[in-house]
Amino acid sequence: MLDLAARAGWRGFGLVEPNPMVGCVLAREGPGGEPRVVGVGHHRRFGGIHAERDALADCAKRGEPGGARGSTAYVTLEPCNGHGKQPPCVEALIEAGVVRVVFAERDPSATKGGGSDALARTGIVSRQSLVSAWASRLSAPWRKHLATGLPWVIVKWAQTIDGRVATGSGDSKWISAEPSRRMVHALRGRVDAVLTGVGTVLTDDPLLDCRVGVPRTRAVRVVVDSNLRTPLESRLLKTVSKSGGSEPGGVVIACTSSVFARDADRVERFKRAGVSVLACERDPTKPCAGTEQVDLADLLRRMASQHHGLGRNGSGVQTVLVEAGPRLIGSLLRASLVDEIVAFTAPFALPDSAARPASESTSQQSPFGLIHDGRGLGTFRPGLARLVRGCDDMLTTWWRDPNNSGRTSRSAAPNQTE
Ligand code: AOF
Ligand code: ZN
Repeated sequence: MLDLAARAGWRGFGLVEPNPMVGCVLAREGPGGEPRVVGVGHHRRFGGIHAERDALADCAKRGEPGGARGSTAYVTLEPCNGHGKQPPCVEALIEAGVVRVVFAERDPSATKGGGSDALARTGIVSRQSLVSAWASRLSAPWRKHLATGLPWVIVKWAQTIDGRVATGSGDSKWISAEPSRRMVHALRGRVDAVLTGVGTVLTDDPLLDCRVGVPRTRAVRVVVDSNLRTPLESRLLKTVSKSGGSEPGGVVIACTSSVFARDADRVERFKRAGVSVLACERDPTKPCAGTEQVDLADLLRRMASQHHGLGRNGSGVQTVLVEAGPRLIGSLLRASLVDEIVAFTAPFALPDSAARPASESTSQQSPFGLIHDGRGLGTFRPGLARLVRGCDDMLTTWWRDPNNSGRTSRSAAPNQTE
């Protein structure tokens, strides 16, 4: 039931932010004791009615005898218990005669939290269940942003069966098929920001916007460009409106604060082109003389803060899609900054020793060293695996296992069938 609620809630992706995606299923026992769904709902748009009231409205529309009375509500987030743009869902559930509530994640917010206790005080049985990974995933970006001030980072790549993402010369356009690319465009039209590195800008000259289908939102496009090498004549910069980088669809270039100070002319030229330049801390783990790099955690933190006016209504970036080369992806992975991996696997191999893997290191450090000292690689739990409809590409998604960053042994893998 929570999986089903999650599936409903997922429809809000790109429409409800900066609020969480939420789904709700109302079910009741049928004559043979089997659960029977009597209403399904989700949060459809920012400021609109919540998933619980949407499900109750669905139940009424179905003409269920007795309405939702006596039913169980399965909600991906603890029902809210305070007034915001919407009245508390706890009240709606009580009024409708729901007798039991099962929710996936707690609402940690001061204004809306505490719904479970409020329900219990009126005799409604309410309990948390974490059986559905999808139900938890649904509100994960919102909860992470609230708790840490960092965005949810989704890294996407397209690889061959043998794990290559580009030929030795950097050619990568041919790996995934058209239907997979359509899915990537859909994703671009739902996240708050798309992030890439200057290397990708120099080799591919990408636009990073959603050009297939109708975008639900226009993500800000961010380039990690520590030394300000992005060409003014790149397609990215030619598609910027002059109103500034924090506008929907705008471009932000991230450099180190010392390059920002040193290269004032170039910064000024970017600004005149409508680009915002974000001065970030320098990565302390990288050598500084001439080759300093942006500290990625600091960049993400700046993107997520309200301070820079990025994200939905300037509320800070909550979701980032990374479409970048092996270096940037490797750095994000090593810094434990990746929450989710979306990998498309194409039905062929590329047995070429110069071909590049999805993630690589700029330093000489052996990955086994990283695994053994438990720093940063983290482990991922499988989200979904399926064929992409209309082609032979396989889509797999992986979520960071929050309890197991840097785990060394496969045998410690959590039970997937729980
Ligand atoms: C949602 N949709 O389905 C649920 C939410 O300003 P409001 O009244 O819309 O309240 C937003 C808060 O309500 C949100 O941050 C979260 O704490 C809680 N639950 N929010 O947008 C929903 N159930
Ligand atoms: Zn609510």
